[in-house]
Amino acid sequence: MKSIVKLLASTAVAIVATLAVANAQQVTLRSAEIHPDGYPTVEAVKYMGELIAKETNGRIAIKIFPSGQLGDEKDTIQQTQFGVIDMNRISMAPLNNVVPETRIAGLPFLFRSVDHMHKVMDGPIGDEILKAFEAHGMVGLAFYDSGARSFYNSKRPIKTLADLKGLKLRVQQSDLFIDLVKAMGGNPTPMPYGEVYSGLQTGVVDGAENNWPSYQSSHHYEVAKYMSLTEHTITPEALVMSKRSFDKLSKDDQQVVRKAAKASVIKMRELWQAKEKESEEIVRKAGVEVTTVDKAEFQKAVEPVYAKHVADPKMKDLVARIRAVQ
Ligand code: BDP
Repeated sequence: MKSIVKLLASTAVAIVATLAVANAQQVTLRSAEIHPDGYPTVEAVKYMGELIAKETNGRIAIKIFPSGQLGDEKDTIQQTQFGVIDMNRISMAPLNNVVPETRIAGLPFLFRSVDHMHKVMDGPIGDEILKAFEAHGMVGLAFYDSGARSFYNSKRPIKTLADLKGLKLRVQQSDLFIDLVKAMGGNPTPMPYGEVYSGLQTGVVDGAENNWPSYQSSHHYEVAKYMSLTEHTITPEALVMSKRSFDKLSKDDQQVVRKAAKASVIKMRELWQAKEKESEEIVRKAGVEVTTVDKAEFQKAVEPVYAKHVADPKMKDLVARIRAVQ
């Protein structure tokens, strides 16, 4: 009897010890996200998590906190740098003041098309920009699609540059975007994404700018029904990891994470294309008035943005190489 008790006791000790080891190796990466569950970026990161779980037999998992649960994008960037947040899917705009190279993503009319943007960001220039994150406490993993951004507002249809004049327009927390709206004659108001709906509703701002899926999923179209297809920037999204969290992983696990991030880009592009169409249909059906513009006039107006933000040799060279990509 005594020996059975002893045996059971030692087995229990062994099980507890095994669990402790398993627990010690178990990593859950907390990932920040401003969009709600179901949005393409959220689904793509979920997919990345599935790939990682499979590769590591469930040892590494991703837990996404959607709908801005961990704070607005500007705050989550800081927390990612400190390692409080392990992963972040963010727009490139709020990164502009932190990682200067990300400004290329916001430079107006730089990318000629989504196809051009893909060619640049999928190639060596994209890798160079991902690498630039490391000097700022982050590891750039991949870029996600985000279509083109256009202006919408609650006051009037924008058909010409003159129509935009004087409008109070929400911009992301980026000096580049502030300068962009100023150059077009609008009054830029930097504001976190989560505050834009009430800002539009109460008249704190007259309008904002974004792509179809964000315009729709944020319900901004309900309070700003004039959409003008300025398509002034094609700004991809960034998927990053905190360098502190990344450095804690083994070299093999780091590779697993990098590979899964790249694989999720393909998934994201499929989801994005479908969502863009769906969102455009929803808002058009809801009675949004969509206008087009002569882009040349807008392009001319933003020349001062280039004069200011593409001033140093590094940025000049980057922009020239991007333009040369066919
Ligand atoms: C959306 C981006 C999101 C930004 C948002 C914004 O996907 O990351 O937070 O724009 O305008 O297109 O703030």
